[in-house]
Amino acid sequence: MADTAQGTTTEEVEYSEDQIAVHWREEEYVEPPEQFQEQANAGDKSILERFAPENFPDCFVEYAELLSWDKKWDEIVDTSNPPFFKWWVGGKLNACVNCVDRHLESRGDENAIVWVPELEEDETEEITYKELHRRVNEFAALLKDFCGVEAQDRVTFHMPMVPDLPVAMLACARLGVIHSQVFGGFSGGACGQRMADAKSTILVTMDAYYRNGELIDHKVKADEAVEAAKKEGIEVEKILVFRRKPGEYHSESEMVDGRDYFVDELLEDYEGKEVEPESMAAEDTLFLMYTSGTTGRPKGAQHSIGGYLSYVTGTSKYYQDIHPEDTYWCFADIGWITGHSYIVYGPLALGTTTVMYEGVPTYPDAGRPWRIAEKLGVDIFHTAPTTIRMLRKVGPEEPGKYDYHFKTMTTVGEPIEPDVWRWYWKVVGKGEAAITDTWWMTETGGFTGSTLPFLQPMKPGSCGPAALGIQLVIFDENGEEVSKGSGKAGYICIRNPWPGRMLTVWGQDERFIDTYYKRFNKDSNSKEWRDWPFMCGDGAVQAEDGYFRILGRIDDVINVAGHRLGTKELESAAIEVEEVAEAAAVPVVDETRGKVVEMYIALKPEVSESDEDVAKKVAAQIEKDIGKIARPKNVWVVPDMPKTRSGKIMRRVIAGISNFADVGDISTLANPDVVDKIREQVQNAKKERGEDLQELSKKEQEEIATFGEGSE
Ligand code: 6R9
Repeated sequence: MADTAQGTTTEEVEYSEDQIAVHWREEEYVEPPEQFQEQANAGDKSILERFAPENFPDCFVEYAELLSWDKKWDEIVDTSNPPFFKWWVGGKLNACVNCVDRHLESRGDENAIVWVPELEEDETEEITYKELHRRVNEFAALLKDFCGVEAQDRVTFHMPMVPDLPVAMLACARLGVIHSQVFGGFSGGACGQRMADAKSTILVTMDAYYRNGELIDHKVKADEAVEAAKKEGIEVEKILVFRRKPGEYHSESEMVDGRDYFVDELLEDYEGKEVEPESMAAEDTLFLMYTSGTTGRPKGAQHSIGGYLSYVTGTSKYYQDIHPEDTYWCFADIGWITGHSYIVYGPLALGTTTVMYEGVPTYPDAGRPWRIAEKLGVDIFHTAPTTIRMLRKVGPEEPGKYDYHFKTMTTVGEPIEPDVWRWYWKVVGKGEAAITDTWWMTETGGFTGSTLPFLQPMKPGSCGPAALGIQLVIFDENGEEVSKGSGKAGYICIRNPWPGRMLTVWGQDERFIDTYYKRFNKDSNSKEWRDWPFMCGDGAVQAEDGYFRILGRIDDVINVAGHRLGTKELESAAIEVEEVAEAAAVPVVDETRGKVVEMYIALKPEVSESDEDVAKKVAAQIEKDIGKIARPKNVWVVPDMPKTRSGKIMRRVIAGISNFADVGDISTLANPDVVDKIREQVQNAKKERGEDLQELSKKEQEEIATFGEGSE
C-alpha cells in the first residue's frame, strides 16, 4: 500500500454507461526542494497572474519575446477563421537563426550538443555552437544546391539518434524547408508511406547505427521506403546517406547510382559554405510529425515556425527551468515529438547544452544513464515512465552508486504510476530534484499540463494544473462541463487557442476538424474561438485543487457490464504488486458480460515466485483497488510488451492477440518481434483452457482493432 494513501475507494459504485469510473485515490502533495527556488526561471507567483485567463492572448507575448524576429508581428492571434488560428501574424523569423546564429556571440565556444555514442569506449562528441553553425550551413548548402530544394518543400529523414539529425533539421529550418523525421525504429514501409503523404522525394538516412551493442543495418529500410512510396505514386529521387563510421559502409543494401549518395563525399564541395537564412512568415511550416492510427492514413501534424518555436522555448524555460549554463539531457528519441520540442528546438533556442544518447538505456548495464549523467554533469533530466520502469526493473539500486545531482526531472508520455513516481523521486532524484509530470501530445507542440518546478507542489500520479496560458476543461459525453472535485471523469479539452498547436493535419483540413473539434463544437459556423474547444483524446479527472489526473486515451477505456474502466488505473493497481515491473490491460469479448479485462504483466528480474502466484496477487490487487467487476479473466506473464517509439504499450496489438483477432499494422512498433512470441504463448494457453474465441461481431472486431489507436 502506498505510504501516503489517504484512504481507499474499494466500495462498488454505480456508474452510468457513459462515465469513466475513477477509483484512483488522490495522493498527498510533495513539496519541491527549496535550494533551487532562487535561481528558478519561474520563481515567483506573479507568473500565474501574468498567464491568467483574463490575460489571453497577450500573455503569450512573453514567449514570443524570447525569440529574435526579423520583423515583429502585427497581430498576436488571428481567430477569424476557427479552428484555423494563426499566431504572430505578420511576424517574420528563422528558426535556425534562433537556435544557432544568435548564440554565436555569447556562447560560440560552449557546447550546443553533446553526443554520447552507445559503445561506452567510443568518444563522446562535443559540438559547440560555432561548430553547429558550420555543419548546419554546409548541409543547408548541399540541400539547396545539390537537391535544389526551396522554402516549404518537404524533405524526409529516417535517422537514428546521431547529431547529423539535428544538423539536418536545422539546415532545413535555415532554408525554410519542411522536415519530416520518421522514427528510426519504424519500418521502411512506414517511412515510404509518410514520404508519399508529404509528397517528399528526398530521403536523408544513415547506413547503420548501434543498438544493444550491435551495429544494425539501416540503409536496407531505405530500399523498402522507395518501394512503398512508389506504390503510392511517389518516386524517390535522391537518398542522402550519412555514414555512422567515417569512410566505412555497413549495410547490405547497394548504393544505387544516380540516386544514393554519401553525405560526407558530397560535403567536400560545400566546405566552409554559408547560406543566408530565409526570413519566413510566422505561420509557415517548420516540420511534419506523423502520428499513426490503425485505420486511415497516418496524420501529419503540421507545426508552425513562429507559434511552435515560441511555445517550446517558453515552456522549456519555465517548466524545465533551462538556463544557458545548464547541462540538459532529454532521454528520448528525436523521432518522437518530445525530441523535436525538448531535445532540439526548445533547449537550443535557449542556448543551452543539450545531450543526445544513441542507444538503449540498459547498454551495457542499468548504470549507464547514471554514468552519463555523472560524467557530463547533467543537471536537468527528462524521460518517460517506460524508461523509468525499465531502469527500476533492472537496476533499482544503480542511481545511488553515481555522483550526479539533478535539479529538475521531467516525465512525459504516459501517466506515471505513483509507485514508479516515488522511485523516480527518491532514488533517481535522491530527493533533491523537482519532478514535473508534463502532459501533452504531438498535436499540442509542447506541455499543456504540469506543475512549475519550484513554485507548485507535486502530486504523484497527477500531472498538475493546466500549463501557463492553457485553459483546460473536462466535458462529459453530452458536452456538459464536469466540475472540479466532483470525482467524475470525462474528455479533457483545451478551451482556448495557444501558439504551440499544430496548424492542421497535412493536406487534410477536414480530418483536422473532425478529429479534434467536431465532438465539442456546437456551431460549426461560429467565428468565436470560445466555441471551438480542442479535444485532446484523453480521459481525465480534476481534483478540488485544480490538479488533473490523466486516465489514458479515451479509446483505451474498457467497458465491463456498463462500468467504464480506465486502463491506467488497472495497470497502476497491478504495478503495486512488488514483483511486477510493467502491466497492460485490454478487453476480451465475453459471452455473458460483453467485455472483461485481461492483464499482461512483465516481471522484475530474479523474481522467485511462480508466474501463477504473481498472477493471483495481481488479480487480488485489482479487485481490492478497483472492485470485483475489474477482476481480470486472465493474467499473462510475458517477457515484454509491444511498444511504440515513445514506449507506450500498443494495447490494440495485445487486444488482438487476446481476442484471436487481427493485430493490425505493426510497422510502427519499436519491437515488432515480440508480437509472435506473445501470440504463441497466449493463444496456445487459451486453446488449452478452451477459451478460443467465438465469432466476433463486426462491431467487436472494429472495437478490438481500434483499441487505444489514438496512442502513439
Ligand atoms: C508528448 C507525447 C500523446 C498521449 C497523450 C496522453 C499520453 C503524454 C503524459 C500522458 C499522462 C503525461 N501522455 N504525456 N499521459 N501523463 N505526462 O507523449 O505525445 O506521443 O503524441 O502522445 O500520451 O495519452 O494523449 P504523443
